[in-house]
Amino acid sequence: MQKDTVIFDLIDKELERQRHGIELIASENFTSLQVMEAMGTSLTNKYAEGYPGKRYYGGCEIVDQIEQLAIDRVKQIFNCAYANVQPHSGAQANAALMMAVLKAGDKILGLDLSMGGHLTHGSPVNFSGKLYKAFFYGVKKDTGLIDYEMLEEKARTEKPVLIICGASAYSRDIDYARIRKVADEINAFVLCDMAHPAGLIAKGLLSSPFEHCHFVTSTTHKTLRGPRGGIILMKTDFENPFGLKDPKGNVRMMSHLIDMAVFPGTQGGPLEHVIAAKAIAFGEILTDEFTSYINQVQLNAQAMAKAFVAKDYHIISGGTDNHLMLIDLRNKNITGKKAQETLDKAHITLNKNAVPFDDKSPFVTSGIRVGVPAITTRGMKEADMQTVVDLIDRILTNIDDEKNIATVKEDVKSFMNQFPLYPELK
Ligand code: DSN
Repeated sequence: MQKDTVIFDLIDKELERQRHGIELIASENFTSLQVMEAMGTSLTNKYAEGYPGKRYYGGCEIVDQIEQLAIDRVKQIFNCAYANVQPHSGAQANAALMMAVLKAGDKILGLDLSMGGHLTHGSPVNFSGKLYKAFFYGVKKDTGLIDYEMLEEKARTEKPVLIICGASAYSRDIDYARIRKVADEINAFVLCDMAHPAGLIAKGLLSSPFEHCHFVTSTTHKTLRGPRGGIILMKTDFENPFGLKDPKGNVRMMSHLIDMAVFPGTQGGPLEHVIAAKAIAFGEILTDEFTSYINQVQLNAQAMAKAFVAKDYHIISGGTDNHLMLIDLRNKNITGKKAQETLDKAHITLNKNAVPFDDKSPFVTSGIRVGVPAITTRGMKEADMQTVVDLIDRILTNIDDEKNIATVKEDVKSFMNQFPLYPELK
């Protein structure tokens, strides 16, 4: 077969784009080379429907070992009893978990997307809002912090089967114990989708959801710095509350229902090449090197928030505990859309984001979300955060000045030359 130079040229261009730019999308990161290498291997050829030791296909003796290592390592990271490493993404992990716990039409309660939540936590355009009856809590207008009173009130009034916590654009820690308390009152389950801060939770830099939430889902490609994918975890397995028994009359455990909901419930063959990459990333997370990395993520986020505040940018909740911040640009008279598009021209990449109580549409928005996991992987430290904020500010204070944008773009490029990305790839 002839080499597909069209596609490979485009792949080279994408690598160059990543090398030259300042990557501030809070959900992105740069994996190690070995994580990327694992995804381009012969494992992509293998069908392995089922689970290690219980597959529907022959020839699974090698992938069984790989998948079992991924399971064992992620269980070790989070000190938990159960892990499913097959979800193709965070959305798939949430879909499977909900399928295991809910019936169509059951009530769920999640953080409103427009307040920092996620599509899969009940948005009407997503399966979670179409299959289940979704209710929402928000954040407080004055503080930008989760409105726990509203959560409790909605929980008591609506009595959802599942309360979902976790967020995509929330910079503070979460009070999981308080959420569990009201869940126990109404006999609800609690799911924490820790996709964003998972890396910080792994190393104890934020409260752990595992003590208080029945289920925890995550992606593996954000602060965990692994391949694109999802996982489902439980601190402790427990008897399923639906009375389901196996043919011998034994009660099936919750882990069984979740496994069944992933495959065959919502997915077919697992992506064993990605699972191998997950196993490698989990091995990396268990090292001290990752501990230093994720500590630096938190320090960088705090340094960046301080630098923004000093330039009169309005950070929702006033700062950050984790790896990201949400900035309301209304005092600067710029929309999120305009900021994103203009910064993009200077190779500074981030996303427009609704701010709580936004008066603009999700396509325009009043804010931007800024995250530091990727630039921290590039090797940046606290002092570099000031440089990044200065570059952003130079664009946002001269938003229509094309000459200025071109100058900043050159400065971004020479700044990023100090932080090589994948030098082995040439
Ligand atoms: N998790 C979202 C993000 O935070 O970018 C994408 O679904």
